[in-house]
Formats: sequence, structure tokens, C-alpha cells
Amino acid sequence: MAALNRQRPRPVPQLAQPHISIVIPVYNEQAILHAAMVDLRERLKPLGWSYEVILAENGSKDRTVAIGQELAAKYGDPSDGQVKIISMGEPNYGKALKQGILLARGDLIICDEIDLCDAEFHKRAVDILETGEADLVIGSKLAAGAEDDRPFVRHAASIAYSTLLKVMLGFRGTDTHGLKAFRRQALLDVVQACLIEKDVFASELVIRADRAGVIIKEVPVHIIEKRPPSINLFKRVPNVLKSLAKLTWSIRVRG
Ligand SMILES: Nc1nc2c(ncn2[C@@H]2O[C@H](COP(=O)(O)OP(=O)(O)O)[C@@H](O)[C@H]2O)c(=O)[nH]1
Ligand SMILES: [Mg+2]
Repeated sequence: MAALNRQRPRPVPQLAQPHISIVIPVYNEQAILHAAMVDLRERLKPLGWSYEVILAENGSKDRTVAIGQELAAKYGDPSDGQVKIISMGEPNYGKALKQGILLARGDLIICDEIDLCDAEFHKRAVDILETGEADLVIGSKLAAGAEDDRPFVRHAASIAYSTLLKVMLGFRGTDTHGLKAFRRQALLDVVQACLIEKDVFASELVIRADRAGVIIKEVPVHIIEKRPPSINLFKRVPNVLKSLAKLTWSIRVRG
């Protein structure tokens, strides 16, 4: 008995820790979610990455959550691009993205959108992060060399929005919304310091990172959406303006 008691404790099996986490907010995406995930996995396969995908859902009224759960059950292997889904509350892009980022375990985090799933950007961004050239990579649809296949009115709205960010918040780049990738450790405090939810969270993240001295590199991307956005552009304007005013107060006045 004494000998048994002296046995060394068995090592606890370590769950595979992915090197890369891909966070994708999703909302009412039943039409494209399954196909987009299968396609993304196919395009990532040749890269041989250790990665996980976190689908960050809130407020969907269609089968998005059920499809996400089916994907999580089908792709549950932590060593082979495990898919996870979190689901909570009212529609809120920024809140979902933030919670997905905080749940992510990879050294590198990529933020994508389900209608883009731009594996080409993923590869370029990871190369830049791995070489240490930058700690935050922005996929810009407005930088020189970018191509934006969205309708002109949305392209123009993106230019107007970035101009507002420049004027109100001293933003020094060309784009904040959409594709980005970063080193988790370099951005974690910045993510936690962000106050704004919904659409403007992504801008707050980039602007606070710049102000904190994070090295940022923009790369031009080619934007091809798999479908038009579910929420009308003009319906988003009042909340965006309100959030921008709040962010300007928080950064410019309170510091
Ligand atoms: N969780 C969550 N995701 C959202 C919400 N609104 C949009 N998304 C997701 O954010 C990504 C971009 O949304 P999209 O409608 O294409 O707007 P765009 O960024 O202006 O093109 C997609 O993956 C959407 O499913 C939301 O309220 N909550
Ligand atoms: Mg879109």
C-alpha cells in the first residue's frame, strides 16, 4: 500500500494549444456559414498551420447557431483546425469580436469576416507577424494597391468613415474595419481597455493600439464579399456617429 501511495502522479494530458486563432463574428449567416468554413479549411490545409476557428455569434434569428454547433461537432479535433462557437445576447459585432478575441488561445489572432474568409490575407499577415516586422497587421481596402469590389456607395462610405477617424481621433492609417491580425500578447491590454461596442470597436482597437506604440503595418487587400451585408448601411450611421462621439470624448478629453 505504502509503495502505491508513493507513485508519481500521472501527468495531466495537455490540450493542444493552437498557434493561430481565427476569430469570425457571425450574425444571421445561415446561407453561407457552412460553405464558407469548409472552403476556408480547404484553403488553410496546404499551409499546415496549428489553428482554431472561433465563431462569435450574437442575436441571430436564423439557423446560424445550429450550423455553428454542427461545424463545432464535425471539426472538434484540437490538433486539426478545431471550430468553436460562442453565442450570446443581442446583435453586437464589437462585443462578439471582443469576446472571441478574449477566448482565443493562439499566439497569433486573425480577425476575419464570414463573407470574406480571405486566406491570402491570413498568410501574408502571419508571415509579417512571424518575422516581427509588426505586431498588428491591418488588411486595408483603401490603401494603395487595394481593390474593393463592393458597390461604390459602400466604398465611398468607408473613405468618409476613415476621414472622420482622422479628423476626430488623429487616426494615421487608411482602414480599421474588417481584416486584421495581431500578436495576442502585444494587444491583450489594448483589447481589454476598449470601451466601445458594435461597429466602432474595431476602430477603437486599432487607434488605441497605435497610441500605445504597437507597431502596425497595413497591407492592401482585394475585397470580394460572398453576399451583401444584412444590415443596411444607412441604418448603421446613427450608432456609428454616437460611438465616435463617445470614443473621441474618451480618447481626446479623458486621455
Ligand atoms: N456576432 C455578430 N456578428 C456580426 C454582426 N453584424 C455583422 N456581423 C458579422 O460581421 C461580419 C461582417 O458583417 P457584414 O454584414 O459583411 O458587414 P461589413 O463589415 O460592413 O461588410 C460578418 O461575418 C457578419 O456575420 C452582429 O451584430 N453580431
Ligand atoms: Mg461584409
